[in-house]
Amino acid sequence: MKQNEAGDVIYRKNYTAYPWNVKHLDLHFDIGAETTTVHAQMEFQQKNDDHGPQDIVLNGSDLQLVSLKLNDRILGKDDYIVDGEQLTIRDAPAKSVLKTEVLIHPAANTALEGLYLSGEFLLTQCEAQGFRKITWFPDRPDVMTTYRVTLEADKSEFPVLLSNGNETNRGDLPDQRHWVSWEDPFPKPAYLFALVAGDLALVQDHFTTRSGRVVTLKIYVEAENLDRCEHAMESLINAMRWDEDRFDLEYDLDVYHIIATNDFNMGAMENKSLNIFNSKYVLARPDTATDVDYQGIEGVIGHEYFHNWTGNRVTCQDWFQLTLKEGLTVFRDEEFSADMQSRAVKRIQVIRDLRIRQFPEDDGPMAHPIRPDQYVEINNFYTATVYQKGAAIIRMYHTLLGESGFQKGMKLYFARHDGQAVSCDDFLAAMEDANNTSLERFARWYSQSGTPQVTVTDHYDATARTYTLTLEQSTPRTSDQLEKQPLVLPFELALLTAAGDELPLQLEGEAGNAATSRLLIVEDARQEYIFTNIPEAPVPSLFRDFSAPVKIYYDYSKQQLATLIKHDSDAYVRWDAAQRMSANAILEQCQRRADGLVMQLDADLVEAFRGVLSDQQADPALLAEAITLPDEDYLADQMKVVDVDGIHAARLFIRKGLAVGLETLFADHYAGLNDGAAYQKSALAMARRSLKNICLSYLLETESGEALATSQIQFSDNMTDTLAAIRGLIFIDSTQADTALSDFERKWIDDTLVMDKWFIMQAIKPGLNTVNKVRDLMQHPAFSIKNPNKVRALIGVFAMLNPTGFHAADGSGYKFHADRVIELDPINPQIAARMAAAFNRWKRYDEGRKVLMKAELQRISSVAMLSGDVTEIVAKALR
Ligand code: 0A1
Ligand code: ZN
Repeated sequence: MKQNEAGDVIYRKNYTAYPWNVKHLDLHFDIGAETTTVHAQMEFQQKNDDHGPQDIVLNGSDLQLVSLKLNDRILGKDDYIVDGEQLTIRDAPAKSVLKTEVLIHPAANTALEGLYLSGEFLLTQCEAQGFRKITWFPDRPDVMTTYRVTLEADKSEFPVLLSNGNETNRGDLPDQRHWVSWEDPFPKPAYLFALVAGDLALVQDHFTTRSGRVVTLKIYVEAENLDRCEHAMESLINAMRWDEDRFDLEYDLDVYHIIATNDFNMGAMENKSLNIFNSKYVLARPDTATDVDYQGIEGVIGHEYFHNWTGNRVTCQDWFQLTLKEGLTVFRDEEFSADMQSRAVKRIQVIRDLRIRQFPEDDGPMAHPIRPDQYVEINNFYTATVYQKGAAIIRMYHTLLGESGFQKGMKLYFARHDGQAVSCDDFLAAMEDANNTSLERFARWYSQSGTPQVTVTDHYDATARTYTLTLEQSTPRTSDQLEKQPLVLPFELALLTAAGDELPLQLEGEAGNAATSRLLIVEDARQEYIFTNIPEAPVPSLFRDFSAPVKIYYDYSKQQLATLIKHDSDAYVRWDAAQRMSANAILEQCQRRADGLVMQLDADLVEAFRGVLSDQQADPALLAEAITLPDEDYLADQMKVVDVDGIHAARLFIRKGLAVGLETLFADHYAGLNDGAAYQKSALAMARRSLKNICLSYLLETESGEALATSQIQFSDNMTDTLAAIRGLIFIDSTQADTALSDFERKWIDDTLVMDKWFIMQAIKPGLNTVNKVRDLMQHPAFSIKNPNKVRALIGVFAMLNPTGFHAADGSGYKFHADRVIELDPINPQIAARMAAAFNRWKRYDEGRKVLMKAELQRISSVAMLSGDVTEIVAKALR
């Protein structure tokens, strides 16, 4: 039974320290897939010695208790109380040794939390509260202790036995059995515990740290995947070197393990020295993984590695502080990727992701500050807000303090808190103290939810040669918070002449400041800047590099956008200007369509795109970003009431218009980029593929596209090109699409990761028939509702990335999806809750759709025994 089954709300303000230190934990596992026996021995010592006998409270879930001993006395039913997930031992002496024995059942564990079976091997997932499914323990991050773990199992079934830290001993036992023991010298919270047992193959390398420690790097995978580990290993080595170079942080043990599993609820997990990864973020070969997959692997390998300091050495006091480790670690992995690839392209991808995923969260029923004040189910708070907005807020510290000030803060943070479980306040204090500054106002970013809106207005005075820029910020009320305050916004600004030159920025009353790009700090609700010696009405280049995570409103003319697209030296501003121009054009046509008028192509947009495409100097990856039209979701976000079909039709119309108007340019680019050269992994080769494939997607709107795509499939030596071409054919409903899909299926039928792509391609196809296709595909032998990657690929993609399918006006998409949530809930509540969130924004649609979605939400909420996970999401959506 879940502690929060009753829907109990847990409040941040109620935090109290655990009254005991756990000096050490000894674990012994007798491993079996059906039943595993867990013996635990823990040494408790009261924090406050003169307290006298005191209760010990432990957490456990789905455990079959065999025995409980306190100081070698067997406890009877009267010596302890079990209430839901809590076990209380009454009046334990100040020094107490507790021994427990429990049975658990990994093969029956479909929630993939605790100890579970994946294929033929066993593994664990303990964050956030999975350790309680393994044994009774104070399962909270502020209880840290050292672990000694012995694993015992059948030798042929489970030849590999791994846990955290260093292997200390091993031996054979009668009946073809063996044992291995592990010791982790670093005290850690239970959520970082891990074990793996099974028959896994190994790829090994090493890394020598700056101070000379030789670290053995081991990637364990199922044998057939041995030839897909090279990129992950290279990424790991790059991450280790990068963290030394940029953050002065070294690895602290002699071994680092990565295990790849096909059955995982999330991306990966940073267990101390024993990372467990969704195989999607480890396995890659050019013919099985796309460039986006390669970049994802690099980023996630980096992310988990960087957690060793930001998360493991210094961890969270309680789960409300999750962003302390996640926001900071995402910031670090973003910087790593930026340093490895193209900084500008990475930045644009991060910004797009924040806008598409996090801004809507702020605007929906799950709105919460990066440090939430309350939750029902912590697993529902591994959100874009905690992760991506959290990282954006860390980035603002970096912008305000500069690289060296930020690093000074990091140094102090580690000096003060290494080995501790701390709070976001501690991080902020380290940044303040190291830089001798106050961040009191900045701290509001931790407690206030919602996306600030900044309205910018300006006035040019030709006689006085002054330019006045006024910023007004306000944050709309959110579902969790009515009152909002102004926030500190780093505001990076430049002013461009019509010819595209940057002007020196001198504020009124200032003595000669010649900088042409400046960081201003906005603190108040309304702030005015007067610039002097401005020779002409300038084009403002606002929030360069997206210096604050806000929505920016400024009434740009087409002319001004064209200037920015053409000349701005800031890649984000250039990209954003192109996005604005495209979004305006699409939304305008959407309106015309709604008004019953014929849609018209905007000639200025065609000319702007022509300019972009004609730039011979441009980085191909940036060019690809610039000509990618805004996503339907982003466009939907700009409308009061979402017009699903209108957006889709208008976006298609514009795409087609651009394709026809600029066909020669697209074709020239395509021909130049489609040079027949063999696959390469370099950043440049990836950039060229991305531009080539976006050009192909436009060409598919013209006569020539189908033949190009078909031949691209035929000659492709990599998954990026293959997939882009097949997706393109599916999208235009080409007769070639079915052949391409069945060839693909035949080739990859036994490859679970590649088959995910096959499901995705079909689930994402716009239109009303897709729901039936998706339903049929659930019967495909490669599909399993128990596998989260499959659920995400087919069901998740349909609900979240296929607006015209999911939002079919007859409600068929909604009904199908609600049925899936209900089906998934008893199997895997975490995944069911993620899926249920597809309904979160139901209030933004027209009456008809609102009624239909609400009814499905009510149907889900009325299911008996619904998990706490789904209950929280659905209840909030209905409120
Ligand atoms: N800490 C991991 C994310 C993670 C969270 C929960 C999990 O299981 C419920 C698994 C992984 C990270 O940030 O990578
Ligand atoms: Zn993380």
